Amino acid sequence: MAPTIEDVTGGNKLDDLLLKDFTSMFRSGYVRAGKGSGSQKGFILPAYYKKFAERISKMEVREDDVWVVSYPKTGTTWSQEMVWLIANELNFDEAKSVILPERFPFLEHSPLFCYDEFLKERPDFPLPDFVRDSVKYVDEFKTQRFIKTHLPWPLLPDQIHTKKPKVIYVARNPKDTCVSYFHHCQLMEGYNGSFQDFCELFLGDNLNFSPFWEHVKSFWDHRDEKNILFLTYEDMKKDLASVIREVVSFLGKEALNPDDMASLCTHLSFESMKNNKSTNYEFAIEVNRAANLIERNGSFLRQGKVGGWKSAMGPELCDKFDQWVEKNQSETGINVWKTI
Ligand code: PPS
Repeated sequence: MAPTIEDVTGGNKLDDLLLKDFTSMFRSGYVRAGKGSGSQKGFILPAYYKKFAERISKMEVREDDVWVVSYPKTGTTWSQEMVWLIANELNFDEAKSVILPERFPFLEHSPLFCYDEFLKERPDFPLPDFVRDSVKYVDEFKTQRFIKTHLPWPLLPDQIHTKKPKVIYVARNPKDTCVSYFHHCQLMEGYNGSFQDFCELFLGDNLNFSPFWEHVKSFWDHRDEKNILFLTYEDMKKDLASVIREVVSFLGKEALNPDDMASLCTHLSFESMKNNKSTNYEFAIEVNRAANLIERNGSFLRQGKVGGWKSAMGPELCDKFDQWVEKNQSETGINVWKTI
């Protein structure tokens, strides 16, 4: 079923803020997309998603696909690298020589960034295929597919529900997620506003892939199904080896011996992934810089901490978040972040 899509036209504070501070040559505007009824307003996505929505809904899903799904900035890249290595017999050589988005593509990379205008000016610009048309890239993938997406459950391809491939969802506490998302949007997506306004947009469910709680809940409600595994960033930080064991078992792989476990944990450490060109998205920062989408310096792997929000949020903002978290945790029953 194709989603219902409505343009974000402005006329209220948050929509106006989004359109003012977060549009560029690469993003002309936003939509709300959903398949629900009743109170659901739909999820925010770039307007360019309209061009891909039907193809995504109707795309072929394969039973042996492995999907890593998340709200942005919740540990997706970390989980992808872990999943890919476990599924590929710890092939560290290939993991280091083929960049992650090439072997584990991001389904809606193209819907997020419209390069049409830019390519008119720079037709020879070497945009990789997984950026040029990410849906086609995924569709035509020759070997077993590992697919990253930030789409919420209702917007996943229809066949997810019949083919039931393995789906790993990763969630992170909303305060760290919001701070990480702010830096990401400045660095990679051309956000021009303040941190304060970004938090307003996050709390007001008015950023790409928001509402945050509806996103998490859409997978939380399915967490007991056989083909779904629900992970948290905080558990990965607390005891990565335990999470690795969980993923090994979920993917039906042999248990890792202690040496392999140690090598994998080292490879997946923050420092190692930050220094690894295959996982640190330096190439994407370079592409965006060359395309004049960003002017700032920074790293994709920024802090990698639980509780890093404490140095970014003052007491008033923190109170606002706490009230929002408390209300939504009790309404959704998502109880994974008792203290953050
Ligand atoms: S994205 O763009 O949505 O796919 O981003 P995502 O990968 O979900 O999230 C990026 C944040 O995850 C942190 N990260 C890690 N933390 C700990 N260890 C490892 N190995 C690791 N790899 C990525 C990354 O630093 C981002 O968080 P912040 O808080 O911004 O540092």
